Formats: sequence, structure tokens, C-alpha cells
Amino acid sequence: MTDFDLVIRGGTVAGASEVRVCDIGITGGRIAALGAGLSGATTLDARGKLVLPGGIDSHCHVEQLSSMGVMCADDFYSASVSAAFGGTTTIIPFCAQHRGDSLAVVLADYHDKARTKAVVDYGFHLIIANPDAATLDTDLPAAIASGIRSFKIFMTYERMRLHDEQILDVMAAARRDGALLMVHAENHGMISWLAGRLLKQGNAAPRYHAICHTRGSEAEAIQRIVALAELMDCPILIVHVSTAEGIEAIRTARARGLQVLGETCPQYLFLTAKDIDRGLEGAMFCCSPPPRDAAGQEACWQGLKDGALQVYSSDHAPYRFDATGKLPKGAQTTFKEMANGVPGLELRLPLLFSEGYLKGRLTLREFIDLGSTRHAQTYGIYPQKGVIAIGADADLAIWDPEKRVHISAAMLHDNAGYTPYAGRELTGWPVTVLSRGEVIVHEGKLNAARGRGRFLARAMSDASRPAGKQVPEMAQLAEWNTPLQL
Ligand code: DUC
Ligand code: ZN
Ligand code: ZN
Repeated sequence: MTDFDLVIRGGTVAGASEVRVCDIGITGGRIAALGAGLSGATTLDARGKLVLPGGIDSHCHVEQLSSMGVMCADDFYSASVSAAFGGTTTIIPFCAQHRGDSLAVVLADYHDKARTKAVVDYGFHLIIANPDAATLDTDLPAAIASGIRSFKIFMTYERMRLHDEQILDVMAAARRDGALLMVHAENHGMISWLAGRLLKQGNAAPRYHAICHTRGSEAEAIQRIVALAELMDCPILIVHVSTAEGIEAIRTARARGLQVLGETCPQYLFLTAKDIDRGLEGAMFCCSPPPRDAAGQEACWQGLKDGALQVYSSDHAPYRFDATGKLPKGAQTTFKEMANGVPGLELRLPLLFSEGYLKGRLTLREFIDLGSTRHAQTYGIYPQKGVIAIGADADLAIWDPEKRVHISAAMLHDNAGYTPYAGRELTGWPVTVLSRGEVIVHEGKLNAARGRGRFLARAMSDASRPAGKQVPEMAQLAEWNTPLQL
């Protein structure tokens, strides 16, 4: 007589409140017991290994068309397989509206694409580039009610950016419907002015990308979006923060009691602008914002440590180093024409485990929080995901903390064809990965049917609850009994 479908035996298990050696009993895809001497129909030996919540990557681009019309190299199959091999069991990619698109049509299309291909569970964020009445008053509330409780807007990119009044409209909608607003914060004018001048003078190599996207452009945009959010009392999360100045702006806003969250990504911890300065090949390291310098990396580590930055995501944006992606005009491609973004779904957690946890920059709990738990809490899927606790989905990554891995593009499962982290030696690897109790990766082999991943309808999270702070002018309106209709 066995008590559970599966027992994971004798691993060092990071539960919600303590790390201890125990068995995990799994039944019906959920964690049913934590204890000693459990018996299961099948047993998985985890002695000497760490059993951690599966990772959650809440910022990745999958089967998404860029604003320049370039399709990224991964579809929902390759991206989710790559995620699984890197210990990530939930992804939240974007469903991207472009100008002129109907949000409802675009969303139906992303559902179709993901449903038949994803091998891990997934949610969606929206990208809003066309904040017209149909979008804000009809399609957006419907999408939010269907469990898509976050959306991203851009302050830069010619074809994506919203101006300040549009941003205020979007904030009003987010607040009204209980969604979290994610913001790509860079000052468009500074970037495009510099790019125009540089290109005119014949400076077109990838390295000029990092010059145009100045530190100040990130800091200015974060300060501006914080001011707009304060006017609306609208919670915001600044994605892919890369600079000390930007992090400081978030810290200051948080110290004032504003609901401002931040995210950083591997490229800001492990790459610098020097990586871009290698001729045309530098395109493989180009993303927006760009990697900075050692001081910027240090600021990002500090931000992760002290809570200015809540989550660590990949911003996986895979484009091949050829005419289908980075180089639409071959060697003649200017830095303004390259597809923006770097791959990182699979290496996100191994990089942080090896260089963050094992090197003593982060505790094990911080590693788990930054790579999994906080994503679940922030985006409304906690405690179904992001925690090892009774009743939670058995989404688990079993890490061999001593396994040494030499990184190469060939060992990875995405379609980018390169990795910015090639040649590094990492320690620690997720050798077995479970999704809802099914072993989907074990010792380098995939055992997951296409389309087994399920859509996650997410709940409103505390992160998207307004702080309840009114600016004096709004308070005055309320006093006059003329509150604004949002
Ligand atoms: N920057 C973005 O804003 N999105 C995708 C990739 C990138 O570099
Ligand atoms: Zn962005
Ligand atoms: Zn992105």
C-alpha cells in the first residue's frame, strides 16, 4: 500500500519557512506531504541534492513580433523546453499589441499559439501600444477579468511608446480594473537624438547602442513614471532596471511609501557595455537598456539584496545572429536596425545560483525569492506556484549543487543559436525538474508532451493594490466633493 503517487526521497527541501532534509509526497500533481519515511508508487532519490520551488520567469518574449516586424526565434515549444531545462516551471511572456491591433484579436492568437505547444504552465502579460477606447474600456477589462492581471507599456521605441497623457489613461485603467502596470522606462528623446547624430556621422556599429541608451535616460524615465504613478496612486513595476541611478529612484519612491517595484535581469549582473564593443558580434549583446559597467552590476546586486528590486527575470528576447534577427541588412545593419534583446531563459537561474548563491552574494532564501516566490506573489499565482507547501502545485527543481557545467550555445535548448554567457564555468545545475508532479526533465532528457502546459488565470495580487496615498491636488478635489472619474 502506497500513500502517494510519487515520493521525492531525502532531499534538502526549501519549504516556505525552513530548509530541512525530508521526503515530499505528491498526489494528483500537488504536494500532499512533507515528512520522513513517506511511501509512493514511484520514488525519486534526491539525497545530496537541493529541492527548490520551480523557477518562475515573469519577463520573457516568446513567439512575439517586435515593433520592427521581426519574429523572435523561439516559439512556445522551444522556449518552454528551454525554461524547463533551466529549472523554470512557469513562464509569463507577453501578448503584444502593436499600433492598430485589436487587443482581443491579438490575445486570442497568443492563446492559440501557446495552448498546443507549451510544456510548462504559463500566464500572459499584455503589451499595450494602442490605448484607444476599444482597448481601454472593452478589451483590457475583459482580458484582466480572464486572469491577465498585468500589462506593459513603453516610454521609448518609436512604434510602441506612449506619451504622458496616454500613460495616465492607461494608469487609470490599471487602477480601475486591478492590474499591475509594468513599465519600460527610458527617455525616448535622449536616445533617439543621440542615435540620429551618431548615425549621421557614420557611427553605426553595435557599440553605439550602449552610448545612446544613457544611464540618465533610464533615471529620467523612472523619475517621470514615478511622478505619473503618484498622481494616479497607481502601482507600477519597472522592468529590466540596469543602473545605480534608476535603482536609487526606485528606492527613494519606495521610501516615500509609493507602490513602486523593480526588476533586473542576468544581462545587468553578468554583462557590461564592453561585451557590445566587439564589432558586429557585439549585436549579440545588445538589449535595451544595455548592459552597463562593474558599478552598475554592483548596484543591481545591491538592489536585489536590499529589496529595491523584487524580482529577477530573464527578459529572454531571442534573435538569431543572422538576417532573420540581429542583422536584417547583414554586415550593413546599423545599431538602430538590429533586433533588441538577448536570450536567457535557460541560464537565468543557473547563473544566479552559481554566481549569487554559491559565491555568497545571496542566501538560498534570496535566490528562491528572486527567481520564483516573489514572481508568484507579485503576479497573483501564489501559493499555487512559487513555494514548496502542502496544496501547492508540485513544480520543483532538484539541484545538484556541485555539478560543474561549461556553458556553450550547443548545450542550450532555445533557438537563438548563441548565448552571451558562452565559455563560463558554472557550479550547480537543476538536474531533475517536475511540473505538476510530472518529471519533465531528468538527467538531460525531456519527457514532456507538447501542449501539456496550462494557462494560468492569475488573481489580483497585493502588488497591484494602490497605496492609498493622494497627492494634495487629488485630496483637494475629494474635499470639494469632485473626485475624478477614472
Ligand atoms: N528590450 C525590451 O524592451 N524588450 C525586449 C528586449 C529588449 O532588449
Ligand atoms: Zn522592455
Ligand atoms: Zn522585455
